[in-house]
Parts: sequence; structure tokens; C-alpha cells
Amino acid sequence: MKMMQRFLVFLAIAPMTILVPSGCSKSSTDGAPDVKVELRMSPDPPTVGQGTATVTLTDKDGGPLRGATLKLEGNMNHAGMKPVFADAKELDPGKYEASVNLTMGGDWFFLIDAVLADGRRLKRKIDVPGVKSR
Ligand SMILES: [Cu+2]
Repeated sequence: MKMMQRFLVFLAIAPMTILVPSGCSKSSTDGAPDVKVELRMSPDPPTVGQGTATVTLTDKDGGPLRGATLKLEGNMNHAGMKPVFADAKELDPGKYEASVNLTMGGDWFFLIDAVLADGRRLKRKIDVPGVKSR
């Protein structure tokens, strides 16, 4: 009888153990969800070749977020492409500009990775669909 009880306890606990998240700390977590991020491409509409990506960071009150360190990673929605990387520089308060080379026409997305002046880590994904081929 004691064996049977143990078995039942095991049955009750086992599914819970399986459901516990695997504890994988996803590095894609956005540490600053209140920050508004805008991405504008130039030329507009974006075209294959060298262009400029302008990222605007604003706080929840609409004020510019200065002093962030910002990186961009451009990817396409299909496998087998090399991502393009770029560092952005703050040209105007809260406005960060990076040179990007769009190597192919089609649907792109940009991963924005910024360390804010207050130390928070911001991560966003922004779609840039329909890059035109020359
Ligand atoms: Cu591609």
C-alpha cells in the first residue's frame, strides 16, 4: 500500500516538473518596453544598396532618449542570408543614425539592441518589408 501511495504522488508531481519552463534566459527580452522605437529608412521606400537607418527613441512622455548605445542587425525573412550589422550614432537628441547595406530585395527586419543611458537594455524587432531591387 505504501508503494502505491508513492506512485500516486509521483504521478501528481511528474506533469508539473515537465511543465516548468526550461529556465532558458532568452536574451531577446526587452528591458525597456515603455520606450517608443521608430525606424525610418532612407531612401524611402528602402532600396537595395547603401542606405541610412534612423532610429528615434522616445520615453513614455514623448521626450527624446539621449545617450543610448545602439546597434542594428538586419536580417531577411528567409534562411541562408548573412545578417548585416551596423552601429548607430546619435546625431540629434534621441535620434540615432546608422549606415546599412541592404544586400537583397525583399522583406527585411531589423533587430535593435540598445543600452540606454539609465543602463536598461532595449531590444526590438522592426519589420522593413518590400525592399526594392534596383
Ligand atoms: Cu535575401
